[in-house]
Amino acid sequence: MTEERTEGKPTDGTESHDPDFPPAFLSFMRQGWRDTSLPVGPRPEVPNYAKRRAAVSAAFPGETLVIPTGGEKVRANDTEYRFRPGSDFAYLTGDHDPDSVLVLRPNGSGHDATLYMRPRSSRQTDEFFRSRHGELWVGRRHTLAEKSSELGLPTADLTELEAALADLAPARTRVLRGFDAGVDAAVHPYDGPRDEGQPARDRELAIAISELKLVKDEWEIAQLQDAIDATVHGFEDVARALPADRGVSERLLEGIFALRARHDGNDVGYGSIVGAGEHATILHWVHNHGVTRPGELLLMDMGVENRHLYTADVTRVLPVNGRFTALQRQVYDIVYASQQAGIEFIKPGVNFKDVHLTCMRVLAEGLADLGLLPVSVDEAMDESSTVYRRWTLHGFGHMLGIDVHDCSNARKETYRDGVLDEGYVLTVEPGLYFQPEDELVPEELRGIGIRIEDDVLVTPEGAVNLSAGLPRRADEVETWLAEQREAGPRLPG
Ligand SMILES: [Mn+2]
Repeated sequence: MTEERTEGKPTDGTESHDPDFPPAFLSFMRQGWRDTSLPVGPRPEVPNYAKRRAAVSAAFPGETLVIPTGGEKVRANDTEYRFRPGSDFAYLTGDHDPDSVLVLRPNGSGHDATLYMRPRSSRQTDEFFRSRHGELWVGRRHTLAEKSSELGLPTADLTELEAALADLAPARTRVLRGFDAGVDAAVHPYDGPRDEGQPARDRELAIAISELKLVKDEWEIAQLQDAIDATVHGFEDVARALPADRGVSERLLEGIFALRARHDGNDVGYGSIVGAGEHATILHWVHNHGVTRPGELLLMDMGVENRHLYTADVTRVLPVNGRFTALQRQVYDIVYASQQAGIEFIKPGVNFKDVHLTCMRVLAEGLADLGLLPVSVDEAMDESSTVYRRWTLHGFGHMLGIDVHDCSNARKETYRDGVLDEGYVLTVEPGLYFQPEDELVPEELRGIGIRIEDDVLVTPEGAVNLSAGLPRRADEVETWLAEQREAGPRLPG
C-alpha cells in the first residue's frame, strides 16, 4: 500500500547518490547472518486495547472495519518527519509502527482482529541492506510472531492486505479515511466524486471512535498523569534556566523543555508555545524567535506526550523578573478567578457550554472592572453580542487524551453541546489578550497576554486538577519561580 511513495525513484529505495552494487559485494552481503529474536512478551496494557476494540466491534455488528495508522510524511525530498502513529489506530492497538492497518472482520458474534504490518526484513531478499526501508537503514522490526505476542493480536504481512481488501462488500465495510491513501483507494464504498469528502458511513466510524474516547479508563488516566508529571518536570527545568535580570531566547526555553521530554523517553504533544512579552497575545505563537525581557511576562503553553502517546497541555505565565507588577497581577487574577470558577463548576452532568459561560462571565466582569467593556456584562454575555471575545479569543478548553484536542470527531451534541461525565479529561484554559495595536485598551495593557491552563479529570464529586503540581495563584507562582531559581539549573543527565 505504500509503493506509490517511491514512484519515480528506484524501486529498491536507493538514491542517485548511493553507490553501485557489484555482484561480488551482493553475494558477500547475502551470507553469514545469524537469526535473532526480540525479548518481547504480552504488554500489561493489552487487555485495555482489547476492551476498546470490543466496543468498536459492538457498534458495527456484521461489518468489516479498516483502521490504518498512516505512513511517514515527507519533510523535504527524501527526508521524513519522525513517524507519529494515527491516534485512533494507536488507541485500538498500541502499535506504533508506520503503515500498519487494523482490520476487524465480523465472525458471527463479534469481530476477529488482524493487524497487517511490515515484518522484519527477510534475509532471502536484499531489502534488508539495499532499501532505505530495510533494517540496516532503519533498525530491527518485529516479526509477525513477536508483534502478535507483544500486542495480543493476530498479525499478517502488509503485503497480504491488498488481497484482503479486494473483495469487501462496500455496504458492509467502513474505513477510517484520510490516513492511508492506498487503503482509501482500495476500498470504494461510494460512487460519488472523491472530493465530496469522507462519506457518511465512514464518518460514522470516526465519530464512534472519538465518542468512545470521551471517557478515559484508569490506565489512560494514569498515562495522562504520567505525561502531566513529566510536563511539570519540564516547566521546572525551564524556570531554573530563566534569568531574572537578562533576556534569553524563547527557543532556549523551548529547547530545554524538549530536551527534558526526549531525555525522559517522551516527546512534546504539540509545538511548544513560548511567548515573551507581546508574543503572548498570539494564541499559537510557535516561531519562538523572541527574547525574554525582565519586567515583562512570559507565557508558555507546553505539554509532554508520553511513550503511550497521551499528552499534557499546560500553560503558565511567569513574571520574568520574579514579581508581577500591580497591573500584570490585576489581569492575572481575573484569569485565575475565571479558571477557578470553571474548575469549581465542573462535575458530572453539567453542560460543556455552561463551563464556557461560567469562565467567560468572570472574564467579562474583569474586563468591565478594567473599564474596557462598551456595554454591560449582561449585554456582552448575550448571544447576540459577545463583544468581550475581542480579548478572550477562544473557548474555555477541550478534551485531552491521545490527541491534544482529543475526541475531535465527536458529534456536536456529545461534545460542545454535550454533558460532562465521569472519566472525561479536559483542559480549563481561559485567557485575556490585549494586542499591541489595540487602540481600545489603555497603552499600559497593550502587549499583555495571560492564559492559565490546567488538565482536569471529571470525578463523581467534581473535578480533580491533574496538573496541580504547578502552582497557579499569582503569589504561589512567584514563590515557585524563586524556589526553582534558588535550586539552580538542572539538565537531564
Ligand atoms: Mn489547550
